[in-house]
Amino acid sequence: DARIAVVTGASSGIGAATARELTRQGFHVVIGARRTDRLAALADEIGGTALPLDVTDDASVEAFASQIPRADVLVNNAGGAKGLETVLDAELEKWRWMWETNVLGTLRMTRALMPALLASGNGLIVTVTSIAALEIYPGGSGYTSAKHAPGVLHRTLRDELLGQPIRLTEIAPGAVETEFSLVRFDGDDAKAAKVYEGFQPLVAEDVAEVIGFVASRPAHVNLDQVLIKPRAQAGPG
Ligand code: NJP
Repeated sequence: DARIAVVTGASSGIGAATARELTRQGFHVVIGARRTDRLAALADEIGGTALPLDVTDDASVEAFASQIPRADVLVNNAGGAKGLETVLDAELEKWRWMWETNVLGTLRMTRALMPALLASGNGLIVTVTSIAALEIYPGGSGYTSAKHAPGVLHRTLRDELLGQPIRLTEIAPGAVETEFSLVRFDGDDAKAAKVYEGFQPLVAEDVAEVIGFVASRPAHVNLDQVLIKPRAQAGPG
């Protein structure tokens, strides 16, 4: 039987590149996101399975998980940022979006897929957090807090599951040129382009290859955390 990998947020960027990379490694890849037209095209390309998924919606996550009895890898990748306002100016709606998607989305998916990962006998959970999980910056409180939290969830779970056949890896990317900044600034190209001024960002494949490396380690090896950033981007400090 083919090994099964599940990738959330696979309709663009890092998720789509990861689905391609894991397919190259011989996994059958199940991809989920809200934009099902894009998912269907990618599933055709890689010979995978596309399932609609909204990680902010309990029923959607349950319906998704109910179709996956066994999974060897779960990549919690769905996520993103909204806005760049100071704490005093922050809009609650943007915080809600970020916390529902990054924090509760990761919690929902991890719990819903746990029986399938345990059924594998050698399950791996990769959660894509961010360099923002390791730093703070003015205007970033909504996003940095919404990425610190899945990191905390992840590290806690690793200790709670000691003795179970599950490995957990946190991938913390720096700036990657995807649709991330367009989503953050609600489609404003000029603001999105500014994010990458002064250095060459990563491309989605750079991160996907690292996830592929993690997924190809032997069962006794746990890569706890990988920070991957553009050479010329400052560190988390
Ligand atoms: O961004 P993008 P990335 N339910 O916008 C999906 C982190 N990161 O690839 O639902 C299900 O191209 C969305 O799909 P759709 C970042 O925080 C990035 O860069 O169809 N899926 C799309 O496939 C995130 O965790 C950078 O709209 C949902 C995907 O998420 C991960 O990398 C830096 C969803 C987002 O793809 C991938 O982001 C960093 C929902 N409710 C961390 N909402 C960076 N790019 O610079 C969204 O440190 N998605």
